[in-house]
Amino acid sequence: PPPPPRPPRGSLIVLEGLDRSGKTSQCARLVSHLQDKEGLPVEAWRFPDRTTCVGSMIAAYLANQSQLDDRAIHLLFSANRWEKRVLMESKLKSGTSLVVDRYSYSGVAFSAAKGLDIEWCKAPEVGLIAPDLVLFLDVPPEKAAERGGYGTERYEQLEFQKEVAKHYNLLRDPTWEVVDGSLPLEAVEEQIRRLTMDSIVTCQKGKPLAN
Ligand code: DGP
Ligand code: NA
Ligand code: NA
Repeated sequence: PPPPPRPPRGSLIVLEGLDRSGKTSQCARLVSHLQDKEGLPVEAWRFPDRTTCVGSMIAAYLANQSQLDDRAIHLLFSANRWEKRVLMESKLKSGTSLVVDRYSYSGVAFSAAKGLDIEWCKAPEVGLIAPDLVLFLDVPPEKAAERGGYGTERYEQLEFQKEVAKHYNLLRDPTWEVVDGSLPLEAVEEQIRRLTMDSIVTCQKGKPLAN
């Protein structure tokens, strides 16, 4: 008998934006919607993934409990994505869509905002799985800073976030959809749902996975 048909592949959906742009709550709302209302196989992922060994070094750095050379921490953030690559590929191929809170664009924007060369920052990301859709939650840095204030993590400072915003602008590519994150939460959610469903359908129809 012929082999059983492979399930349609899942979609790699990435949310990006400044700290306090609303990404994390939008990721959670999107995942519940896709699971509960659309009945789709989907998982919530995030980077940095602080649960791994590399992730614990990143967590200590972000909490200002350790000091690391700018290039060393850059490579750790990248390694944290690489250590999840095999699992990511197998999930997508088995039909599970992934909604990911931050990915390589954060990697490049946050490190380049410190003054590192942008091409140097991009190099270790080459070969990671390419997102099918990047949802950029656009919120002005001043407005993000007002939202409940920043915590005490290393990068949560207005002047630095302004630099990050400039570098995100340099990274926009055709996989990006810019969503106005200043709109009411429900309006943002609605746009995100629609764009995500379009991407999931395109992947189900056989769009190949890319690096
Ligand atoms: P989050 O857990 O999403 O709040 O991210 C923690 C902080 O780390 C946040 O300020 C964004 C920053 N960040 C996320 N990914 C990277 C990365 O790959 N490189 C650098 N330098 N910073 C990152
Ligand atoms: Na944060
Ligand atoms: Na977050």
